Amino acid sequence: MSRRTVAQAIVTWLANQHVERDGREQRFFEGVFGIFGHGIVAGMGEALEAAQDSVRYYQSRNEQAMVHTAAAFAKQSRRLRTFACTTSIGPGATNLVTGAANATVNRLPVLLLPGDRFATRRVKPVLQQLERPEAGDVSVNDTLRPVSRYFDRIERPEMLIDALPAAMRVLTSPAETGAVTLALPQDVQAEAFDWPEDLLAPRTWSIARTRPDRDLVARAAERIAASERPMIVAGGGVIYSDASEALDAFATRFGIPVSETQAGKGALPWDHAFQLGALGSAGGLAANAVARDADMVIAIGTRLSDFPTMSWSSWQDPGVGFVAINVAEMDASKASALPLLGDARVTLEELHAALNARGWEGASAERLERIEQMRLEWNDEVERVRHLSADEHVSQPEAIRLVNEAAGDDGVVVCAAGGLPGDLGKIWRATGPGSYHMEYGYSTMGYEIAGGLGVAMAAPERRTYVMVGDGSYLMLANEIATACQEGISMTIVLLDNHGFQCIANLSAVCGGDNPFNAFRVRDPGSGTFTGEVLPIDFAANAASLGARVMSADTPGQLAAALDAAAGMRGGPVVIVVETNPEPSVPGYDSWWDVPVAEVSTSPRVQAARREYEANLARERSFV
Ligand SMILES: Cc1ncc(C[n+]2csc(CCOP(=O)(O)OP(=O)(O)O)c2C)c(N)n1
Ligand SMILES: [Mg+2]
Repeated sequence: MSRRTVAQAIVTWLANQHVERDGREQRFFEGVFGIFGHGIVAGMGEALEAAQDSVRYYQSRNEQAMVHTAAAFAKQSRRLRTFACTTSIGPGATNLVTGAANATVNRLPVLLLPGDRFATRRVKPVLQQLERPEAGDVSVNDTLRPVSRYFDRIERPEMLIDALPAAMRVLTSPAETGAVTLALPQDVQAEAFDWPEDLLAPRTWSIARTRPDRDLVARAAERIAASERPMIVAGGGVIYSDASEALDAFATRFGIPVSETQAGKGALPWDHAFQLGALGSAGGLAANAVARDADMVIAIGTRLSDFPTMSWSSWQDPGVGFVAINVAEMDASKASALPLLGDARVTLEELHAALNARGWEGASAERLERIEQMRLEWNDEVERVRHLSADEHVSQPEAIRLVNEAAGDDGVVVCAAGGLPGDLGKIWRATGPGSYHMEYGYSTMGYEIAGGLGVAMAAPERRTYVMVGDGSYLMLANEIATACQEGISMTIVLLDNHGFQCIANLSAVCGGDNPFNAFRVRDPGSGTFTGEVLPIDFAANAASLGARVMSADTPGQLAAALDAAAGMRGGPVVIVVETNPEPSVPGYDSWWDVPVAEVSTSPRVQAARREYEANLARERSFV
């Protein structure tokens, strides 16, 4: 039948999109997440019901959460698969905004199909329509424009003929990918049209391994060979491109130390001979020391955001230069880098060959010895910190070690916001690509459990360990119910420290002295949150959503709970851990540019400002 409604055409098209890279082909859309309302129930809902054999429908509790699940699924699948997410109009659509921004910041493909108000405007305002007196062509879905890499509103059926391939081109482009939104007015979804056969026929999109400009590779090789203290920053692009082997060969052959970003962690295993670990504001001893006096930075597949660059103060050598390997021009040209615009794997291979052709031997014996010394010192420090225990309850570093030990070689840790990302970046021992899943591009509280669901769906052969703070949990935990519905196994470790603890710490660094981040009852005496700890029963909350729940108050109990959880299949397990903020993972000569008040009557703020200004002097501008 070539005559189909717009919604039926979209669903048929979804089933027929495939991608291919390195000769391996797979279906691109695993299925469709959706929450129905009048804006899509009769359009997309009817089409999905009729196509249940070819496109699986998944329920969710919250539109933001389903985008996180889709994005996490895509990230764990190296961007070669994803989900579509469909929503009703109005609040269902605007709930997508945070998820879309998250996907776009992290360069992860997700297809959003929100319903929209009538295209014909026959009925106006329809329930949940926001009317604007000055513009007839605007709807709340326009809030998705700045957070989408491609946006279109399908106001006539034939617009799909242009929009569907355009959407797929962006979704499968390593350089451009992110959230793609096709807004679907509710009347148009139900309209029938005679579609061209080609549009709905099976199609395979090749994901290119773009090769960089030959002359620029030669120039990059010349600069690298002339440098004395080169280093590598490995970002998420290394993992998406499957470039770990190429990176291993390159770093090992030329003796170049590798530092990692949150997205790049795991590109090389923690015990690799040239792995120096986390760099920047949440960086460790070795990577931060190597960066400080590096004269050449080879930045691979990284956006060079403020965390790895320590707000652009990581590199202090006056003559430091950058070579950036990236599929995106915007990233390849940051810091006046010599831009090698290309896929991480093939570009590294070409650079490797060019350096060999020049006869470059790489690091001197003396430098190799120094790198090895720094690496060992850092690994000893990590070992020390992982064993810091609290006087009562469990310390966060200890909890991380215990989860890391439980996860073993095959587990995947998932996290996004709070104090955990910085600590995990420093002391989690990642065993290889895909073992460490940190959303630290948008650092969205609430990503953890929804994202963990996507990771567990993408990698059922590995066990997923979600690490989540009490604040993040309270923001968005309801996908526990979806995990129960789908029988998806994962271990969720909830660290309860009674507040937005990392922000309390940050506030203190900026001279603050308030309880704004404590989960405590308002005390009538002080007028603020200095009363009793909020009586939140996380275990009961998780159990009420269907999870199997355990509580742990000591390291021994946590180890035992993790052990018991590992054998529990067919649904999520939540382990609630009471943690103590002290002792914590220390900082390693690092800072983060968070501007402190220039004038204040508080002596603490004044002192923090002086320190801030001293640190600001380290910040550099590489233009
Ligand atoms: C949606 C969202 N709102 C606000 C923030 C800012 N923020 C970052 S971490 C944090 C506190 C997180 O609390 P919790 O999950 O308990 O972790 P903890 O800081 O205690 O480790 C906040 C409010 C954010 N990252 N995301
Ligand atoms: Mg907390």
